[in-house]
Amino acid sequence: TLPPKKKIYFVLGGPGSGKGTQCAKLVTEFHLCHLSAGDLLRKEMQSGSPNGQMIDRMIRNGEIVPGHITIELLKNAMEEQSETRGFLIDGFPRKLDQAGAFEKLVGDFEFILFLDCPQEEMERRLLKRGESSGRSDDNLESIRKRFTTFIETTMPVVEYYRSREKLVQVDASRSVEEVYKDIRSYFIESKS
Ligand code: UP5
Ligand code: MG
Repeated sequence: TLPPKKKIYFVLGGPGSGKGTQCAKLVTEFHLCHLSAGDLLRKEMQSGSPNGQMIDRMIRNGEIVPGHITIELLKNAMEEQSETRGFLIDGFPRKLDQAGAFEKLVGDFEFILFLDCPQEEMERRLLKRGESSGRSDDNLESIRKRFTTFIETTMPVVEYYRSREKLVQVDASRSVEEVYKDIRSYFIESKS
């Protein structure tokens, strides 16, 4: 069972909007535990899991892996971190039903941080990273599929939580430091 009363924050944004980069900065300042759903899926794929081939194919195609798989990985990772004061969950939930299933499992959360960034900027960043990342989805074909999935399937999650006033939005097109300056203010507010 999950330890109670740890704060949970979600971080959403398109591919290359800077979720991982900003989470790393939040970890340093606020001592939260950063869990990237994409990283957990990539690790699961490399571990030789029976789901590995399916995860590999879906990531290359920019498709969303069935929620029960991702939720199980997140749940296990959270249970391993009994000491942390809270969790930053990066890149999840990507689909409305996943949001509901996860909320049922862990209860309430603080807010969703939404990194808003124009597609051209995200594409520039990802193509640059693709020169050295080795990520199977950092090529133009996969990147475009990831954008489509983001707009069609993940933006409804963003809009749903905006309507419930659980969304905090920042302009993520600026420099890493400028974006972080805005983000940290929300976490300072949330500490008290
Ligand atoms: N960079 C970052 N910030 C910058 C800034 N302000 N100015 C200039 N450059 C900036 O950053 C991307 C690149 O941009 C880096 O080179 C960085 O230096 C630079 P990063 O912080 O890595 O951005 P991030 O938003 O984390 O990009 P990422 O590629 O990780 O986003 P995705 O959402 O595409 O990837 P994720 O790993 O979350 O998911 C991958 C796939 O896994 C999904 O497509 C899906 O197939 C699957 N998945 C699921 O099925 N379910 C899930 O719940 C999660 C993932
Ligand atoms: Mg990332």
